[in-house]
Amino acid sequence: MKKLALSVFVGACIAVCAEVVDDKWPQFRGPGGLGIGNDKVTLPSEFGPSKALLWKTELPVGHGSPCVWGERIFVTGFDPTSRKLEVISINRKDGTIVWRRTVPAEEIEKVHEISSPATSTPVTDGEKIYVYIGSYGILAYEWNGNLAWKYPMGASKSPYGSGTSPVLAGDLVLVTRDYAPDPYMLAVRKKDGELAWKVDLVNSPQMGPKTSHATPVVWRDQIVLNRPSEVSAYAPKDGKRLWWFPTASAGTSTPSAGDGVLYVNAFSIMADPAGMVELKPFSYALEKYDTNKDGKLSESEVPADDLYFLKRAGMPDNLITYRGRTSRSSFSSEGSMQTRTVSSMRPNTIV
Ligand SMILES: [Ca+2]
Repeated sequence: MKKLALSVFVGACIAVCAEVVDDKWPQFRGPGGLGIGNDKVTLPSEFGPSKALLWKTELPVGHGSPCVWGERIFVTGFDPTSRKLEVISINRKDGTIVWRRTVPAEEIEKVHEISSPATSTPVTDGEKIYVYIGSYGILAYEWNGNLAWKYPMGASKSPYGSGTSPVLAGDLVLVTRDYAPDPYMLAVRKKDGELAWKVDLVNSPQMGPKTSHATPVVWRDQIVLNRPSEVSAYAPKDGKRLWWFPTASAGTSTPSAGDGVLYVNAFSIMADPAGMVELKPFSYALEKYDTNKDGKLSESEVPADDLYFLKRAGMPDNLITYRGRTSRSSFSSEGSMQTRTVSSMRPNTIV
């Protein structure tokens, strides 16, 4: 079923993206890692195995997102039977596989039963495709599938398996291995895979696994990490820690940014209940804002600066919302904590 689910998703992506041929979704959460889609693309409100499907291609299981550049798609995959990890390039027009390469992993990392050894999303600059595999390390491929270079790191020992994806910062590829007892981040050069720098990350004082699965975000020439017990920023040139802010969270989600403010989703079972934000179901938003009563919310129906969307699997409404005017924690580029009302996420924004 997982295999089918991924195949259908890729086909749906084609249906969505085909309108803008040159559109790019080059890394985890898209351009800049911000999770903001191209609002010139008309998204289908319904799609599935028999609806809005342009093609379907069978792929090995993978939890990573597709990386899209022009007429190419890149994904990672894992076959649990053969234990083979692959990087696969797909033709965006018709779904044919252009090339597939086996990752030379000698050991498959241990992962949680709901996870996969292929959780990482490739990143590309349009010249090479850079892939991080928790069971191996970093690999770079030329557009034609030739291996450009590799940076073996050994299999990750993260207690639940890897969750992070590589990101680019200038001429560097960044990867974190943020788990106890020796969390670290490293940068290798895009052109040849040579190590540029490697820095130890501060060990978390928290109880528990002390593990982050978040992907770094490069924001205002700073590398921002949502880490176990802190949000912190680092200099791309040498990995020096620039600022940090303590949190009571495990640091599992990737930060986002907009309007000069960085947003970090965090949780803590030890948090002050008085600071909890009430989450209302999607049906609440529909009742209040669905003026044409079509059961959907269009951009024009959503009030500016007044509505937030949060997708949470397993919740009754799946998509739940809460209203604005609620103070939220966010951070400036210098790390000082601000309290302000966050901007709305528009319906055509991928959150
Ligand atoms: Ca409506």
